[in-house]
Amino acid sequence: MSNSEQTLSIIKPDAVERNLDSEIKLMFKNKGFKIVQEKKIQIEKSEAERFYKVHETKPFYKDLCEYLSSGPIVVMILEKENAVLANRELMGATNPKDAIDGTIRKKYGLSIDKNSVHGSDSLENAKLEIDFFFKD
Ligand code: IDP
Ligand code: MG
Repeated sequence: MSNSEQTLSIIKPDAVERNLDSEIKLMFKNKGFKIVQEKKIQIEKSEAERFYKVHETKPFYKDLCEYLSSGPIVVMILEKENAVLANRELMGATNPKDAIDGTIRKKYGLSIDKNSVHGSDSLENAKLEIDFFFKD
């Protein structure tokens, strides 16, 4: 039985700035993800605040929103069997120091804040995040 899902991925400013978007997209494709839609954009701080609203009470919220809006990002809809979990696995731990070999954050992440990629953490949030960037 097929359990094809879509999830939202963002290549964050630290990775776009280092021209890593092609390499990161290749890592997704090599794991069997289809990139259904993608666009390179820069968002306003107010949009980043809306996107990361779940983290509003965290001490790092302000820096996080400033960071996500600090430069171009690549947002993508990824599709695959169990895409949400598969993407979280391929991304690796939030802190690149804890990420295991073969993950994007292990390979490219610079620090807990500049960790190169975002991925939806549940199917419900994936739908909301896909709408956030791709519903017109
Ligand atoms: P995730 O990106 O692995 O889902 P979340 O806990 O949802 O991690 O946090 C969202 C983003 O906030 C992280 O990717 C990271 O960039 C940043 N972040 C999380 N925890 C910290 C922290 O303790 N200090 C600074 N930034 C953090
Ligand atoms: Mg998260």
